[in-house]
Amino acid sequence: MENQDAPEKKEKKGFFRGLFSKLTGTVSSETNETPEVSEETSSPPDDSESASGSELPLSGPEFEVETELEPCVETEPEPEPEPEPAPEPEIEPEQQWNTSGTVVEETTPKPGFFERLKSSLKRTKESLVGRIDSLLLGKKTIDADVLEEIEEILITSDIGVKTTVELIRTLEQRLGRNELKDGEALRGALKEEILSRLSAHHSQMSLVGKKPFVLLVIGVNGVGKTTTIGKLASRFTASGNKVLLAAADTFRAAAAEQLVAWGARSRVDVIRHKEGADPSAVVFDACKAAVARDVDILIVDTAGRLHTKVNLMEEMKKIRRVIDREIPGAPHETLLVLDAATGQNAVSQTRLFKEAAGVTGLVLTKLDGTAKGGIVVAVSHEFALPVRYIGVGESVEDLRDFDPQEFTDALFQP
Ligand SMILES: Nc1nc2c(ncn2[C@@H]2O[C@H](COP(=O)(O)OP(=O)(O)OP(=O)(O)O)[C@@H](O)[C@H]2O)c(=O)[nH]1
Ligand SMILES: [Mg+2]
Repeated sequence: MENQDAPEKKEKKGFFRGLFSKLTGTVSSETNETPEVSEETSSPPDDSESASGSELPLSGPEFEVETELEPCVETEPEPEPEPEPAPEPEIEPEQQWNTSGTVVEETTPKPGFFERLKSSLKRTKESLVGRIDSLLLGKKTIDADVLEEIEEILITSDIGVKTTVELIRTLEQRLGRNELKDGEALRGALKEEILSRLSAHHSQMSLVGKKPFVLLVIGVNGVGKTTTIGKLASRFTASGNKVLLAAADTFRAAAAEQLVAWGARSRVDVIRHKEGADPSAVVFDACKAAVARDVDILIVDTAGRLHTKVNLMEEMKKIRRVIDREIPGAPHETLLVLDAATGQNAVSQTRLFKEAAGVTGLVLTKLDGTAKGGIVVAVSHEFALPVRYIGVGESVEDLRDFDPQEFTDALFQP
């Protein structure tokens, strides 16, 4: 399935109303258990073992944390210095607990973190808020004509027809109640309304009480699934979780290699089979391995393209069935990855996958460098789905937890 679906037709004006965590790079030492791969597997057990055993062992001497050895040189004993009183350990004000019960690094945003988000969303901000600001400049009063122009700006900024109609209706009511006296009041009201819609469906993924937590990642080709998985693997590992990846995209030759390369960065094991193998067999082995190795989080990468859309959806269903059979109740989260730069295509993709593949959360990637970031509001609101993460660049730290307040602030702050 291509992600080049014809963009949804823009409706005409008037119609609608009358219209982290810091990376540590360390890994806990674990025994290199061999997964109990069932004989039901359709491919040789070697497949998964080759990845876990020889290519990317999670543990073993080569991955032990290096410690500096004392030099073997005899030196004159120095007089013992007076021991300094040990400083009181600083207590971090904000600590979180992960699924393993260990403390996660502080989550207080680093200075400049918000500024980086703002600069990543620059083009969306220009398209949406920039145009609204230009429209309101010098407007003494707000009337129906101004709202009609706002409506057009919202639609052409990919906020989506349904959400735009609703927003404008609400603004009309506020205008009727004399709440929109000037441009600033209108701007404030619009920000509030967008924020309340984003917040209505917002929640973060909860890993508590599920072990292994199984995260299935789906979406059409090229949207950033594998990259997102790589970034997530880094984060989860850095916060003390044991992660395992499953390369269930067997359609494309380089897909597993790409996942293995991401896995290697955070020393995470990857279960893979040969190209063209049955993705469900990969998932089956991965579930077995996740349980046998006492993994905290299993992340499953899937193909974004098969010969037909129907094949793809059937495959997603089959993968889900296999996961659920091996780990009852799983997958615990099905993340649909959407490329924000495709604008309205993201809406049709969400519709398709939500119906067929049990999507529970969204990831909007490539928000850097696109003016179509309004799509975040459209997909979340129209499909009542939480946006879990946003991608604002290609590197590991560019995957961020989605925070509706931070997102709207970044768009509306001057
Ligand atoms: N600028 C930017 N690029 C991104 C982001 N996320 C992913 N990419 C890039 O998008 C391209 C495609 O990413 P992949 O992770 O391979 O996408 P995929 O969905 O796994 O693709 P298939 O395996 O073909 O289905 C890569 O070049 C990534 O570096 C992002 O947030 N911002
Ligand atoms: Mg991929």
